[in-house]
This record gives sequence, C-alpha cells and structure tokens, in this order.
Amino acid sequence: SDHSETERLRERIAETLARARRRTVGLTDCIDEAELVAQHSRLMSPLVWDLAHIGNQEELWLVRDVGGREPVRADIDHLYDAFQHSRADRPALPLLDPGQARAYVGTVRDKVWDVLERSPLRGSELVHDGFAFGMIAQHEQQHDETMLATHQLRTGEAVLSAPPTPAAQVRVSGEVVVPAGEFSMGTDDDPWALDNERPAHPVHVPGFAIDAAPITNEQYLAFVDDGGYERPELWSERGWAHRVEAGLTAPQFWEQDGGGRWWRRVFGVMQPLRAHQPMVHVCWYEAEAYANWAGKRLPTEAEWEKAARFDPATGRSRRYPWGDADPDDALANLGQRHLEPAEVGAYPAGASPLGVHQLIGDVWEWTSSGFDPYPGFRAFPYREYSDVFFGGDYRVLRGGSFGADQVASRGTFRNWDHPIRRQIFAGFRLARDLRADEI
Ligand code: AVJ
Ligand code: FE
Repeated sequence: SDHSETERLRERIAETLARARRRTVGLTDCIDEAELVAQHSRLMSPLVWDLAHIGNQEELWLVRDVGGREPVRADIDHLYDAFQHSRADRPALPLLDPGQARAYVGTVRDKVWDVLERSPLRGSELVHDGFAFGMIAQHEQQHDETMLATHQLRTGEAVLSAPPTPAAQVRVSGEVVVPAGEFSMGTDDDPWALDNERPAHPVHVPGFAIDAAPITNEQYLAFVDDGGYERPELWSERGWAHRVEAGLTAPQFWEQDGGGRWWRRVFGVMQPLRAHQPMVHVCWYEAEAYANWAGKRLPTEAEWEKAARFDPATGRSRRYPWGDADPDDALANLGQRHLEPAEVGAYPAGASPLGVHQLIGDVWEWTSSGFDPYPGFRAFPYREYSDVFFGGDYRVLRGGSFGADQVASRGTFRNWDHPIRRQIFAGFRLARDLRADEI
C-alpha cells in the first residue's frame, strides 16, 4: 500500500542519514582537537569546518526549509557558507570549536528526526520521494570523502584502518568496443539524482573502444620510467606549464627509495606500489599526458556513461553497469569500506554487459569533458550546487572512488574539479576512436 511504501522510504532515509553520520563521526573522533582545527593543506578546510558545515547545510535545508522551524544558529551561517571564504582562509575564522561543532550537528540532527517523522515525503517538489533528505545525505557523504582526502594529506601516525581489498578473481585487460548508436544520457526518474544529472536526453555516440579497467600503477609506472614527466611533447601547453611550475615527477604520494623501488603513502602507511591496483592521485593533465604517450585519449563523459549504463540487450540505460540493483560489497568498492582501490578483476559481478569492469567505485575517472549543463537543465533546489560551476575551468569525473558512498555514486552521477587537482581520489581509463576495419 501507499502507506507502507512511505514508511519504507522513511526508514531508508533514516538509515542513509545515520550511515553518513557514523562516517562523519569516525573521521572526526579519531584525532585530537589540535588536529581537528589544524590546516593540513591549503587546499582543504580544517576538519572541524567540514563538520559544522555539514550541520549547517542540514539545518538550512531540512530544519528551516523543509521543517519550517526556527533557526538553530542563524548567526553562524556566514562562517559555513563555502562561497564566502576560501578553504585556505577558513582556519582563521571564529569557527565553532570541536565540542561546539559536535553539539551543533547533534542538535540539528535531533530536529531532523522529528521533521522526517512528520514529513509526508510528497507534495512539494523539494520533499517528493524524500529528495531533500537524499540531497543532504549526499552532501554529508561528499564532505566525508573530502575529509578522507584531508586525512590522506595529513602527516603523522596513521589513525584510520580498514580491512584489505579483495583479491582479483578474473584477469581483465585490453579494450571493449562499444558500437555506434544513440543512448539515453542523464535521468528523469532517479528520485535522488541531483540537478546536473537531469534531464534524460538522447545522445548519439559514434563507436569507440574503452579500456576494460582503470589504468593501474604498473601501467602508469611504465610511463614514468619512459620519461613521461620529462617529455614536453607528450603534454599540452597548459599541462606542461603546470608540470614544470608544480614540479610534478610522479603521482602524488608516490616515493622512490634509494634502490629504485616505488612506494605509495596510504593514510600514513608506506606500502610497496601494488602493480595491479588502479592508480590514483593524478591531475587531469597527467592523465592527458599518459593518454598521449599511449596513443589514446580520455573518454568523453557521454562515452563513459554509455559504457556504464547502456544495455545492448534492451537498448535501455540502467542505473549501474550491472543493472538497477543497489551496490553491495561484491559489486563495487565504495563507502570507505577499504582505504584504497581494489586490484583490477576484483569485482567481476559489477562489470557491464559488454565487459567493462570497475566503472563504479575504486577511483573517480577523469573524462575529457568540461562541466556543462544538459539540454533543458534547471537549477534545483539551489544554483550554488551546479549552475555557478558550469562553463568554468573544470573537468568531469565519473564513477566514484573507494571513498564515495553509494548514495553519491551511480551511472549518472557527475563530479568535477579543476584540471590541476590531484588530492581527490582520481585515476582514469582510456578510450579511442575505432579504426575503419573495426566499424
Ligand atoms: C561535487 C564534489 C565538486 O565538494 O565541492 C559539497 C560537492 N557541493 N558541498 C564539492 C559539494 C557543496 C562538490 N563536488
Ligand atoms: Fe558543502
């Protein structure tokens, strides 16, 4: 019945919000107060800013807007408005201290439980199918992934731990050909899809080949060993200028010892470079140079999404490479269940019908596309989520990393960042046009 369906939705919202909060608490309870307020990198906020910002967004949308309640702390809105202060400037603000921030997010969440209990979860567009609650859960999880990146940048003793990633079950290599044809990109009916994923629209994609798996450490190391970082002809003009200015010589967090062996620092622990693990922590320019070296290119966003969603048997675009079912731990490496990407071949059940593996989870994948609106885009519910970023100097990333929660990862989900950023959990796979004899 309608009634029990609404109650099931209410329960799913409560679980999704609670999962996000457990993660937020885990990321902020494991270090001392001095480290919560410290600036671990000028690219990142102090963790205590993310914490209170999570509460403030939740207050703005769920307590005040959906709930119609009195503000909890209207006086602090400006401190936690991401557009008023750059990340680098946030440590100097009169922020809530860790104890105050914890109390604040707790007070807000208690009110949200009450708002959720009373919401019909339909009626206005904002609450229809629980959209606003889903949006706020995605917001918290996105900041949790940002906080996880702050943890990776932090120096000092390791504080996070997780079980090892599953081993490869199958050998995956080479490319998959995706035949030419139209597919439906974006969505109208995924209830928690954000504004930039909408509306669904047909896109004709010429035939292309795409790597069956993300580029691994071993593959990327061959580029490094072949002088990839010393050969300007492999880089675009802007890419080379950035390579020189930033002094890039290898992916972030890679270190070579005196014996020539490569290591990777993973949340404070040095580990020998794992050959078959998808590589992570490169900027878009490094991905572009690798592609030039390999004689290939990055996929466009439409190519990536077609590879991830198009079902050749029915012609339909699905939610995930494996179908419409939610991810689980046999399908994808998501949700900070592990602290690194899993080896190529670790998720055969998560492959697409054409045999493209690990599109969802493990690493965000750089595409060649800038961040632009789909035809018919409408900003909802606020311009500052997507609209103000369209047409800027951004590249779209797809798929979600080991640090992305399933609520913020799906075949239509769009992430974006500046082409110089590499503290995010980003890698890539390559694509190419088909040769005449392949069409
Ligand atoms: C979509 C990941 C680029 O973190 O800047 C968080 C998500 N928007 N708060 C970001 C977001 C507002 C956004 N990204
Ligand atoms: Fe935010």
